[in-house]
Amino acid sequence: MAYTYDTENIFAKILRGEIPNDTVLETEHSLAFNDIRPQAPIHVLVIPRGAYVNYDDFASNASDAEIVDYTRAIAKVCEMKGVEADGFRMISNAGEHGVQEVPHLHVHILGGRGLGRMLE
Ligand code: DGP
Repeated sequence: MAYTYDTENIFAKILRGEIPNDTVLETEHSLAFNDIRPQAPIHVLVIPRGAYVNYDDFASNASDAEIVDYTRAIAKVCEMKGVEADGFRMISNAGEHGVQEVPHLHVHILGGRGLGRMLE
């Protein structure tokens, strides 16, 4: 599927340095920062620096180097936050049904408390 990227979305502004963020990790192709409305004691957003709307756009169109960097950045954040031992949740909302508020790919990493069952 072809995607149109809105260069004025809030994460594009964060990437351009127009809006401040509470950075957790910076890599060549990725940025991780704390969510402004945390839903758990640990709530980090990991985004690629490239202009991708969602995971499908990223997986279809990003370079191998970007994909490797992003995948490892997510793992690195989990390691830095120490969520691996007790567990955590990764979520990436897409589109209207997924209730995606910001149209730039982001993975939420949530942890630091029991998160409850999502799916029955
Ligand atoms: P969603 O697109 O529904 O997966 O969620 C977007 C998330 O982005 C939501 O948890 C709140 C967060 N968010 C929105 N605006 C900002 C912002 O300006 N800074 C930060 N750090 N997070 C934001």
